[in-house]
Amino acid sequence: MRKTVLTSLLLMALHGAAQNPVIRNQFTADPTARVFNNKVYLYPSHDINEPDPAPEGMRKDWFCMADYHVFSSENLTDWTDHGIIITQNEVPWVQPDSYSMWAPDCVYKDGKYYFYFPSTPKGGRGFAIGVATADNPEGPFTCEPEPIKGVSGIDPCVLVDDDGQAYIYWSGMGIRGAKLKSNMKEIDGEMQEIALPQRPGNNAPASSMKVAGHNMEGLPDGFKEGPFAFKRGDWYYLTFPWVRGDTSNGQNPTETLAYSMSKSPLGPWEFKGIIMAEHANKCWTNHHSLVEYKGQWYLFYHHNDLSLQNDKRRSVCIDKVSFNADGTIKEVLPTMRGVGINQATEKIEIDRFSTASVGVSTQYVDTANCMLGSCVTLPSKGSWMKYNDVDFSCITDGYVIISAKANANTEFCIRENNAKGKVLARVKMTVLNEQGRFRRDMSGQWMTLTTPLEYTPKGVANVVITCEDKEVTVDWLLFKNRPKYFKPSFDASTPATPDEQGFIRRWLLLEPIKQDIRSNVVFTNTWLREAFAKTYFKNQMDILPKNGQKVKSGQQTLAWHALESENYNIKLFRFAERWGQQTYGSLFWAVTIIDCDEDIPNVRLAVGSNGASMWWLNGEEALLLEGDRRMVEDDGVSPRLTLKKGRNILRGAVINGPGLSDMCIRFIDEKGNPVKNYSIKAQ
Ligand code: FUB
Repeated sequence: MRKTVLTSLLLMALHGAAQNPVIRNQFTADPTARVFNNKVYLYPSHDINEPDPAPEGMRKDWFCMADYHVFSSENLTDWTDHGIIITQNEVPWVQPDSYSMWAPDCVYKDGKYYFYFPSTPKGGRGFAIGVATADNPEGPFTCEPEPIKGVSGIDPCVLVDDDGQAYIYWSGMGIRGAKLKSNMKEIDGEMQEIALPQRPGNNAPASSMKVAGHNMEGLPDGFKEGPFAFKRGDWYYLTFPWVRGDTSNGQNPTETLAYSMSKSPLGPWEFKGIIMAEHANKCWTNHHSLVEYKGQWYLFYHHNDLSLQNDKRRSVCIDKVSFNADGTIKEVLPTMRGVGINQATEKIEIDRFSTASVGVSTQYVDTANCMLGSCVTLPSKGSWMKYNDVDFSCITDGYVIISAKANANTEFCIRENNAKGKVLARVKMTVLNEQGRFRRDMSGQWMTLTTPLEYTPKGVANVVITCEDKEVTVDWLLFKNRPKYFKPSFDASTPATPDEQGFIRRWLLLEPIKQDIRSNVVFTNTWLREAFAKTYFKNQMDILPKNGQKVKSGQQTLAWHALESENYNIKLFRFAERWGQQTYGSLFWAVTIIDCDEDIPNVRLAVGSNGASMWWLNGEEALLLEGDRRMVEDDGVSPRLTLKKGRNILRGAVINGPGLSDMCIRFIDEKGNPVKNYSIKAQ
């Protein structure tokens, strides 16, 4: 007996989006998933590229596997690679460098983990099946010196029944099954002498060999391998990759996943049908396991998703599976979405959708660089795609960033759960502005669009994208929380004070008034004086608004918001984004109340604003900042003013065209130091 050396002692956390395939840093195939200690353990085979130079006689472009890793996960999304548990040249009975460590299994019984694996025996041909044992599911495993007697073949699977009796199934001239002794390492029962099939044209005398167990009866004709047996209720299931139809006439030999049921662990079996149809891209093999975890059944299987040129380099995928009332299995459609919860703040690759309406198509973002992944086209109004299980608990004040392209101005929605569900965001794609202004022609170009969320689902929801107008192609989307520009709430009855540097953070802000300003070059003294002299709403120079109070300005009905900024500057653009009807081309009105215990003479109002601005103290003009300004601290300073004892009303208006409106306001003394000996009421 020999302990296998852990050649990789590093645990590797593989965090991925909850999408198929689940392991993306190496090829993994033939997945056996088992639940041990409330975690899912994944025991796949490990496809690798042929070594260079290849050992003599090695078949080109064939299966090539030298070792086994084990992975574990608690959410089926984040996998830990526990490293290599067994490697071919350290197993006493395995032919060195035979690269034949095919599909394994691992089960638990009476305090021990038993790992079953096939490989080429020393000096021999074909396959034998060996056992290794461990005290933990991730090893270290100790290999038995010899393979299991009488078991000649591949793809072992062990079922430990409720009474503790274990059964082993494998693939070798059909699918065979046998009882295991309680030591889990030997077959319990007589060996049978069976005749070996004669190859056509081979005139050598017929030969035979002693094999364990018996052929499973009641399975369909046609090539079968990879048995996976499990029990659910009082039904036993024998599931297996199966080539349906006659292959002798050159028909597609691609494997389905199929199953039979029985009331007894070794059959006879009754064939029930298909769990998963042939892979659409003709990846030759499929191999699988079914496991129940936290009340949900999952199908683990493989596909050559990360190696389209070579279907012997495969990757493990997972999809949900469910049963009919009579115990039969509902057919599973492979999805790129896979399983697991996607945090809303993790990028959602749209091509990994769960389901979509007819006509929705997937194509590479750039065929010259497949690593950029794929995107999805919604061809016309009414078409949709659904991406399951996104957790919105992390979104409190959200917006969505989405990468999309279209050939014409169009609109699409992000909805909750189905194509008619509540709208999370309505995304307008203006690839060409009606007047051809501001925007160069973006037809057919990728655009990254940011849209605030109208509605945030509670907890986990399915995200559905619906085309509301013309064709649109979407690559990815991502939900984010808006940085906190304003305090979520504050106690208006307690006056605020200026901050450390004297900046006034508490204001009443009116939602922006729409302005048709194409460029800020117009912000001359005359133009601004005329603009600020206009009446935009009733009592505009006298109003002391309350939070939530509405005013009418032309066609717009606008509300006042009592806000306290998280920063020294007031991000008017973010305010507009959050509450306004437009972000660019806007006029903002701001009011605050400065309350002084005594007169404070010789102060100056110091303002920085992105966009031009005008300021009035107690109804008198204090300052005009003209031109296309950037927001710079104390950019404009008023003549000397007096803040009188009691209430002073400070009022301002910031106007901006295509800029990120912003302002910072304070009073400074003769020496330029901040004035701070007053309180701020704002309403
Ligand atoms: O991975 C090698 C072989 O391919 C497996 O043993 C078969 O089941 C098939 O998946």
